[in-house]
Amino acid sequence: MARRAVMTLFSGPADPWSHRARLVLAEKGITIDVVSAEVGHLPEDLLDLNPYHSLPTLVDRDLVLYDSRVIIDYLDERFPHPPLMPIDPVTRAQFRVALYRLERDWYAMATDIQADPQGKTAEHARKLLGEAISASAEVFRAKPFFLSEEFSLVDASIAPILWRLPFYGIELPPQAQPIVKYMNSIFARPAFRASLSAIERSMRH
Ligand SMILES: N[C@@H](CCC(=O)N[C@@H](CS)C(=O)NCC(=O)O)C(=O)O
Repeated sequence: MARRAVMTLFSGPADPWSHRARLVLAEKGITIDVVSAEVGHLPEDLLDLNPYHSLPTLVDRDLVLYDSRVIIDYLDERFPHPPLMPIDPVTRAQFRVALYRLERDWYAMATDIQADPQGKTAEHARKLLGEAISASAEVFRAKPFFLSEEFSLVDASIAPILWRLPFYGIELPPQAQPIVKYMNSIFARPAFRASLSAIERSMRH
């Protein structure tokens, strides 16, 4: 790959995995080159460097990172302020389990919906995702952020999915009120606004 002077994030403008990487950058106030790309049309040199041909991909000089989780962990370590993971080992482990579950469940369902919105798989995923989010409503009642007084990598991972709910055709039931309150406060953050691509801005009015 041609040497790039600054760090570059290759990002899918509608992709929730890419969105969480952009949101972490914005929360930390890091300005890097964000290059919108599309799976199937990735820059030729990137295809050689990322064997999975996936987005997001982060290039920092000779370092090439893929998988959004690897990317956000790296960003949190490389730019420690503000820290986006708790310090205490038990809480850290709980947050890692939360990230794991979000990836396996919410992100997997979101990926199924976006892959073929009209298909049978999407229909099923839409129902499951709506139920899974509603079932977690009480978790959002106690604290301003996910089990925390501070914004974390877990919030950076939850927000891209919640932002897409109208776009996915998912409506939350009245008992999900704590989530609606949580969403409104996260979406009002300047960093959240800054993280949005043009396509994402059009997903909600
Ligand atoms: N686990 C990956 C999943 C990312 C993902 O599925 N990205 C989509 C972008 S819409 C993609 O690159 N799909 C093509 C592929 O994985 O071959 C991550 O966290 O980065």
